[in-house]
Amino acid sequence: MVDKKSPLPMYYQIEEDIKQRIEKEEFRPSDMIPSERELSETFDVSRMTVRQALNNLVSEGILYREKGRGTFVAEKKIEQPLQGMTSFTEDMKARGMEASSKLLVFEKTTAPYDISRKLNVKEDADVYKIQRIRYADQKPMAIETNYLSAAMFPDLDEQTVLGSLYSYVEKKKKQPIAKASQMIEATTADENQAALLDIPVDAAILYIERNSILSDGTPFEVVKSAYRADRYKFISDIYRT
Ligand code: 16G
Repeated sequence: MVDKKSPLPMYYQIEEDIKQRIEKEEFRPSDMIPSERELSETFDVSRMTVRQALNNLVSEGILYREKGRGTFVAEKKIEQPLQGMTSFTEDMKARGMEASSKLLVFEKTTAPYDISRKLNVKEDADVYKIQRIRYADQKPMAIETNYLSAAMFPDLDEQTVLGSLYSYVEKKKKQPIAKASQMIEATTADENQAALLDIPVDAAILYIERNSILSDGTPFEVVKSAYRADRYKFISDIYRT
């Protein structure tokens, strides 16, 4: 219920009420929530106020709309810990989901300047550029563009990258992966990303760059990825030392 005397805006109170009902599992993923008209009657507020609350919940990825049908509860976001360096395939397996990929680009090309520096190869050295859409249970989660030194992985092929790249590096090439430095930035989806990820143009995206290092200190991949912000949240434990 909303408290009309509260200094908190009405739309905000409605958002909190709906979030709590989702938390308590009164509303479950893919349930249709009551219509704007019903909600405005329940909360005794204008439809404009209800619409504002619903719009905010839609842009947060908590609800989604289907044209002509109504507003529904979205799946819970995937919580990705920032500690621990895992692969997409491992992450999905740990959640009981099936990882798959669609290969958009697999080519040998000359390293762009920033990539050559991060991979510690000559500026005109050959690198593989691999672009994959990564799916969890057939639903698109991210677009990943990996760059790897061609001299380091001469036998890399399309079939291999349709599976797990990390498993190829560690199991087939017997090169233990040690660490990575990673950057996460907020952006929005352009037309191409939106089409590939099945989200609206300008929807929120988490842009991530990863530079990964083998246990002997050699950098072996640079990855630029766009993750759906409505499906992912990154979490970490922090310590006050
Ligand atoms: C993760 C990594 C990506 C890595 C991939 C390997 C992030 C942001 N990205 O998606 O850098 O290349 O795993 O996955 O975590 P694979 O072994 O399944 O190919």
